[in-house]
Amino acid sequence: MLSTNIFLKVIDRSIPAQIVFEDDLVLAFRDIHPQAPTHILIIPKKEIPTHDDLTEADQAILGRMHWAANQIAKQLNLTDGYRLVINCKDSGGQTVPHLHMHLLGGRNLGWPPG
Ligand code: DGP
Repeated sequence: MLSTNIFLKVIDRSIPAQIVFEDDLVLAFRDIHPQAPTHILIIPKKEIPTHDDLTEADQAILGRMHWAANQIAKQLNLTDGYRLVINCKDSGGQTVPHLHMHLLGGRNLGWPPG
């Protein structure tokens, strides 16, 4: 179930996070409950609750999130590959109501996901 938007506190630095990438549109940091040896969350600085809430005007943000993932994967040497996941709303498994992309790597990931 969706909880409070803790990621706004990561953006404004009122709670600590291990930040690995930042630019004017996005921020990326290590997940507090890693599901793989490398588990990064890539979030927009703009407040967008879910993937369902994206508008046409947000396409540059989405593109930047993917570009950040590409750059972080290189930075963290995920040369064997990685997975990008966006959980959307309750049935998608989303718990934090701020759009975020998971970047998972460092082990062989199973399919299909649970
Ligand atoms: P999701 O289930 O897709 O909404 O993923 C939310 C992720 O956010 C989950 O893997 C745990 C992570 N998370 C929750 N709270 C915090 C926090 O305060 N700091 C960090 N770094 N990660 C958090």
